[in-house]
Amino acid sequence: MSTRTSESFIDSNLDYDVVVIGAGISGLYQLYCLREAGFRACILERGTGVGGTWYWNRYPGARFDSESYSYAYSFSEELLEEWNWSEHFASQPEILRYLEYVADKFNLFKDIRFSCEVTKAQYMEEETCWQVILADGSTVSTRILITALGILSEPTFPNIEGINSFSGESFHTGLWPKTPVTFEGKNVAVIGTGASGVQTIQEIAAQVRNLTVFQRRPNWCAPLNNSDIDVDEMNEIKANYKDMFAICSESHGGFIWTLDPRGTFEVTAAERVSFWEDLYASRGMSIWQGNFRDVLSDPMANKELSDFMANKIRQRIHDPEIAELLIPKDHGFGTRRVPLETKYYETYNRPNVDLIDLNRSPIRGISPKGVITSEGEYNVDTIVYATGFNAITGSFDRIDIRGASGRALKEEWSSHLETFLSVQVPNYPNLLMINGPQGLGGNHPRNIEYSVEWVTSLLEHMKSRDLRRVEPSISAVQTWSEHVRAKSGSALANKIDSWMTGINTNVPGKDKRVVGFRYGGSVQSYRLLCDSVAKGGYKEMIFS
Ligand code: NA7
Repeated sequence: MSTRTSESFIDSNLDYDVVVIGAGISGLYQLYCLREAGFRACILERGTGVGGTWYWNRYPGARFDSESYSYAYSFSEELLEEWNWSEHFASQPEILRYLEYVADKFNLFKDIRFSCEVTKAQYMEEETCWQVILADGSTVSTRILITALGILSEPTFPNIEGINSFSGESFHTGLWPKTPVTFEGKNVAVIGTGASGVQTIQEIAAQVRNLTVFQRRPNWCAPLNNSDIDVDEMNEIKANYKDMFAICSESHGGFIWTLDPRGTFEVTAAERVSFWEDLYASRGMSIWQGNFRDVLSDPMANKELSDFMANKIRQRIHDPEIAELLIPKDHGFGTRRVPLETKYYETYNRPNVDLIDLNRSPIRGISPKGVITSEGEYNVDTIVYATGFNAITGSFDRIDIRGASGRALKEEWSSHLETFLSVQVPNYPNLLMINGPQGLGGNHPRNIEYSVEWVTSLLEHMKSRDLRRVEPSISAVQTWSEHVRAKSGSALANKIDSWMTGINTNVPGKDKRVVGFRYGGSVQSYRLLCDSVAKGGYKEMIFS
């Protein structure tokens, strides 16, 4: 690489103007936008195909928990017109086919380098660029580095003694092999009952000889109520796309469900129950995202709804003791991610399914034969780890990212997690993040499209003015971070341990809740802030 200082944003001595890490939903759209804006760009992707989350999470039962058409791209009318979803909540193979179709349609494959793991990224002050180092030792230079890593892409295994001694097959849901896994006639253990565990447990229970589920904390699950989409319905969905995306941009979390303006106790008990019965019979996240306005913030309202949901579980499970084990007692409905299910609870009525309560009998270790708890050894052929991810910061920690001061980002964030708009970090010039820490939760594809477009506009602003370096001002970072922390107050979810509050008991240093790990404000308030920064000429950012 040249050591000269270039005069303009575009420098042919650099390999690229922009390098994007990750070929998931964010990375693909980012590459598309960069190319449309005339940048020389590429994606570095560690997998052998596109899809990100939907490439890695190919476990049985993996599917969207949001309506397929609301959780896909919206940027191309042609694409919206062409693609037909077969189910209201598409399964992983269909989602992967869709993302491959998108990459093919927009000719993105030619600028994606697969099997390309980024191990290090070093900012070079003199050249005002990033040097990206790959696992094979080769390097790539770029003016701008964009991370499109995904918020749940660093799977974590439990810290259990003997985990490597198991002689059977074992799989993590987030690292599922491409080759088919057979469950027929096998004794299988599943550890973990989050969204992934719930999806896979209900799917494989009918295939296995015996299924033993090891549950530490139950989650509140709600019915998915999935169904096929026929041609007429798909045409109707297509005709309605504009209105549906308008609803997404007006709802708090970007979903098609908006909160009911009524308070839980502003209606009679009979009206309340009737409303909840309707939501229980509705699709997807309606009972979570489309409920009374106060159920996720007022403890009394939340308790009332939790009692309703607990009774639903009791009604669906034959054995009252098992039912009680599946009812969360340490958090209210909707305060952790609600897994969506299809006959998940009925799975525990099957004679070939056992539920082990790890609070009563904790796991002591993994042996060559299976799982050992304080009450005995469970011999199995296969162990499925549905034990989650080192969320959001975990995928950054995997890469040794060094900014202007030479300090590792991982070290920086271990004591001080602050960003500007979740897009930039001070002292890490020209590093831009899609879905970084302090970012929005909710409907990710909707958030991703917005952020990608915002980042692309910022880069166009720089290119047109020949600005080579950007980083946020310290005061802008402080103002944003204070705003994020202030917004963390009202939601009950922020008072509960989960990956959404930065907890992962399997990762050293991730045992305390991080206030403002994610942005708790609405989609609209986030966009208003970002829009005002752009309209104001990015005064919060320092350019040179
Ligand atoms: P989650 O939601 O983080 O769930 C992980 C599950 O694994 C959860 O039930 C954990 O119990 C359990 N777990 C983790 N470590 C252990 C150990 N050491 N022993 C026993 N059980 C353990 O991950 P998912 O993959 O299901 O879902 C992630 C997101 O993907 C989800 O929110 C959706 O947005 C899509 P715990 O609750 O910590 O007691």
